Amino acid sequence: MCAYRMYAFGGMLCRVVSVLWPVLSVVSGFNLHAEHPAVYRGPEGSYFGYSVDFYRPTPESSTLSVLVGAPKANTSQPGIIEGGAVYYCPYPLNPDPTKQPYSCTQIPFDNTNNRMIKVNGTREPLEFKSHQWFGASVRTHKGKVVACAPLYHWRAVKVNGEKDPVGTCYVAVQNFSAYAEYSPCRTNDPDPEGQGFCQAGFSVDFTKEGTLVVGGPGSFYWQGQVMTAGVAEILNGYSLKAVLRRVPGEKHTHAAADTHDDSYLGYSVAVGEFTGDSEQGKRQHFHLSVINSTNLTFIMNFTGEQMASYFGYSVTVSDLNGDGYDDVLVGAPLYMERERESKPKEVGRVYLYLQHSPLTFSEPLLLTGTHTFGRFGTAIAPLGDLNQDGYNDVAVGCPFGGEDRSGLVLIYNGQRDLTARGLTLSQELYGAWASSSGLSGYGFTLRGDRDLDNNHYPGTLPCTLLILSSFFRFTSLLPSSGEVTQLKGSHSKGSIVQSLYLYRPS
Ligand SMILES: *[C@@H]1O[C@H](CO)[C@@H](O)[C@H](O)[C@H]1NC(C)=O
Ligand SMILES: *[C@@H]1O[C@H](CO)[C@@H](O)[C@H](O)[C@H]1NC(C)=O
Ligand SMILES: *[C@@H]1O[C@H](CO)[C@@H](O)[C@H](O)[C@H]1NC(C)=O
Ligand SMILES: *[C@@H]1O[C@H](CO)[C@@H](O)[C@H](O)[C@H]1NC(C)=O
Ligand SMILES: *[C@@H]1O[C@H](CO)[C@@H](O)[C@H](O)[C@H]1NC(C)=O
Ligand SMILES: *[C@@H]1O[C@H](CO)[C@@H](O)[C@H](O)[C@H]1NC(C)=O
Ligand SMILES: [Ca+2]
Ligand SMILES: [Ca+2]
Repeated sequence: MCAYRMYAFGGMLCRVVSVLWPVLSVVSGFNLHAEHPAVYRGPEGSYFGYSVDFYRPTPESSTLSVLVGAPKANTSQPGIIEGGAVYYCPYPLNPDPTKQPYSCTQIPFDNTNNRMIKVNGTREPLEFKSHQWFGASVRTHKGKVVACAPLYHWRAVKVNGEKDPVGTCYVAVQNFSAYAEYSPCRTNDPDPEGQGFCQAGFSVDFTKEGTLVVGGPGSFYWQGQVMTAGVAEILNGYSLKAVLRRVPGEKHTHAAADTHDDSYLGYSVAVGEFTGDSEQGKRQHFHLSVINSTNLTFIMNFTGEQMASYFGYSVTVSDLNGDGYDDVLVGAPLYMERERESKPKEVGRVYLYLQHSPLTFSEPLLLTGTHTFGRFGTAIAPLGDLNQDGYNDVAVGCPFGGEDRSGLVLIYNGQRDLTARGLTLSQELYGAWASSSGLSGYGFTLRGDRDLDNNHYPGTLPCTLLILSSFFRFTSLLPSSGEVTQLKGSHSKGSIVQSLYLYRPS
């Protein structure tokens, strides 16, 4: 048990000590060690755990840590209220269950106040960092880190002092010793019909080569937009003063005909081996587009089967049947199941599209939630090969499922013949803190550590990790579009537990 962890982390969590973790059901062996997750907690009201990723300073480094977004956290930035933060949480070397939760520190991506301009002789802010949701998204790639503030506003060049939610991102390299800002929608093209409502960084990812991919769902009257840029190019020649800087080699999708308004391209971004990045659209179009990452043109779209199911709320790419082609999983957490005469039940659904040959996909295989209003498919995370049978496995969050609606996470195993046999449910995880009202949102955010798949410690168990946070988005980040500002359902603010659980394989 835990051979790799013992090697790298001194065998932490192998000990059976804590009583904090109540009953967790295990369906079969070779799974995540459900009883003893490491637990991190953030400041009250900070939305700690809204986003999360694993982090290693260098690919060779044996220490693993976790970066956790807390988009409403207060920071040391002078005059800024709830600007949001990303926390560095070291993986505990010597866990002492009596000292849980483990402590995390804020990463100083930006220590500054709003930049100012002179208007008619008076100094006024050029930008607005309070309530900007920094840390709503965070991603890492081989020591590179990006974190974004999609509700960062800027005044543009307008005389009347209006402000636009253009969004902004920060990159960091060399273990947080070099930083630069990247705000691709901060242009002289304001207003909804341009990039003024872009909300860049609502979603973010890296391509396998390490190019940054930024989703901005609000551009062009919510058609949405995707931008790509190299991290080295962002850092080279960066200056605080160059607010309208264009990064060399940066690319972006363009506005389409207005029939595509409200398609929210860039709502979620996933990157796969089919030369593409996938994003989402919904409502009128509710589809997911595959884009050529070389020249950012559309290649194909996946289309959901039901309006308002939030098809594309989550997207993940992983090869689940071991044929060498990445497959695509798309979540639709508000999918309604309609059984003959009975009333439709909102259970949520996950669609698995198998890629048979480059860019040729099967009809989707379906995983359907079983808990009404459980939001099955809110989060999907590739786990690498958890049970070491040669096929990748995947986790699906159902944050309001379970008997008391406090949430659960389902682990599914891949296999060769998925078309005939489907994904196999192998484990269910439940949160330890079911709140009194039930709704704790366990499984709202999920992240598996794929980097550990090919671990270079021979003869050891797989070391895929699953991470997830207990939190839900009761307010969406799309503020101005009216109808879609909230995922429906009954939540109360008081029920949010800001904590994060980190599991390792057993
Ligand atoms: C941030 O600080 C403001 C003002 O001091 C306070 O009202 C607010 O509750 C704080 N928010 C959090 C999440 O700590
Ligand atoms: C600047 O001042 C002039 C004269 O007071 C006024 O007419 C104009 O609207 C002001 N411009 C801005 C941008 O406030
Ligand atoms: C990387 O940065 C973190 C956070 O500042 C620090 O705790 C850690 O010691 C650093 N690691 C290395 C290898 O420098
Ligand atoms: C993507 O665009 C590049 C450059 O135009 C092209 O060479 C490549 O074939 C395209 N890939 C696909 C899958 O269309
Ligand atoms: C992008 O690449 C595709 C495939 O090679 C090509 O059809 C398309 O014209 C290219 N678009 C641009 C804008 O270069
Ligand atoms: C996919 O959707 C986008 C808009 O989101 C559109 O521009 C493109 O033409 C569509 N592609 C196909 C193949 O339908
Ligand atoms: Ca495959
Ligand atoms: Ca497997």
